Amino acid sequence: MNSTIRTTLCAALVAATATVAHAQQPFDGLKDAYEGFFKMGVAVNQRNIADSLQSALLVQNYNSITAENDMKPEPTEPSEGNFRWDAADRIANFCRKNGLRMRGHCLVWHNQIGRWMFEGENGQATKEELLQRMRRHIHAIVSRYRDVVYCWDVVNEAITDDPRADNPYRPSTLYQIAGEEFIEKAFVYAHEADPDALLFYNDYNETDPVKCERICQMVERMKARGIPIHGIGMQGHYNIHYPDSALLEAAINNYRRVVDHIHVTELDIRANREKGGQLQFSRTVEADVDSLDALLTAQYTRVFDVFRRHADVIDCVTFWNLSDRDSWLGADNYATPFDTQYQPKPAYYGIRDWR
Ligand code: 9MR
Repeated sequence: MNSTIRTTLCAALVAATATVAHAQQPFDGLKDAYEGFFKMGVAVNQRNIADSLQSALLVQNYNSITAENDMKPEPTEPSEGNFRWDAADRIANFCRKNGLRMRGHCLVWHNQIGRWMFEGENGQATKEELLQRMRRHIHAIVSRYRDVVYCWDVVNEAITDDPRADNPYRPSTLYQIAGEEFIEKAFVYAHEADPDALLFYNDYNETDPVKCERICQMVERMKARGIPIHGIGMQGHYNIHYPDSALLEAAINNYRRVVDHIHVTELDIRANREKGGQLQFSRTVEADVDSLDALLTAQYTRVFDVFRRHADVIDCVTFWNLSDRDSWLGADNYATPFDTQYQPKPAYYGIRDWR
């Protein structure tokens, strides 16, 4: 072999090896990239678990699954004692079959709860009626999924968003009927039904300093009264500009003073300027996909940097929806790591390849 041919062959070999090395993924999926830090989770709908491409993505990337809607109060008990388990069972069985654990979501919430819970013989239900119905509902669902659900969002969004309100609680029908007792009792009932499950209070706008303080005070009061509450769920409905790392870190530092477990329960990063869990939409401010990709990747990277610094108290980070096609925010908000065709976006690699 003459030296020119040998040099050409060597160069080709080096190039081929480099290509292979580059093409090799450093990790199989998000869950592997975060092993030793926290579980990686995602909220799923019925399509996600029925479709083979989508379920492969689930198994490859995640080790904690939340039912986006199918374990909520109204879908599972649309009228008193009339339980509908089909949809929830399909998700639970998918998880059982694939060795995945579930975050239960959610036992008591002012949304997606049957009106019947609040109705009494002469108008509104009494506190005793409401609490008894809550107890039956909570016992039924928690015991049914005990083998696969390792934690529950017991009460969702019970704190007001109004920073000027004298009363820290949301003036929901639950609160009007039972006061703060509905919150405490929900945790007591869940603990009766599964003493092993970790029990969470879950809310949005949770980096807002006023709301954060109110959540911490409520949880401290509950703990002082012996209520079995183990963790705080930070929903994590963020946008490409908000929150910044300092605000996020300040909230985590406050929560970690009152609980041993923090879960990021509903992470998505929207391309508009809205914050919180409310259905409000402004127009996307950065129109072209390249600049959106850069901003989205930067914000996902920033929040995961903060989460990793608190991995001793953060046990699980769950994305709210598998792809932009599934997102409750609509595909235009570009909020998840996978595009509408279930292809990873640059944000996916930004999150995964952090090492
Ligand atoms: O993603 C859920 C959407 O499909 C439902 O229509 C909506 C009903 O209010 O609830 C969405 O999920 C919410 C979650 O259960 C609690 N935090 C806010 C989430 C986004 O609204």
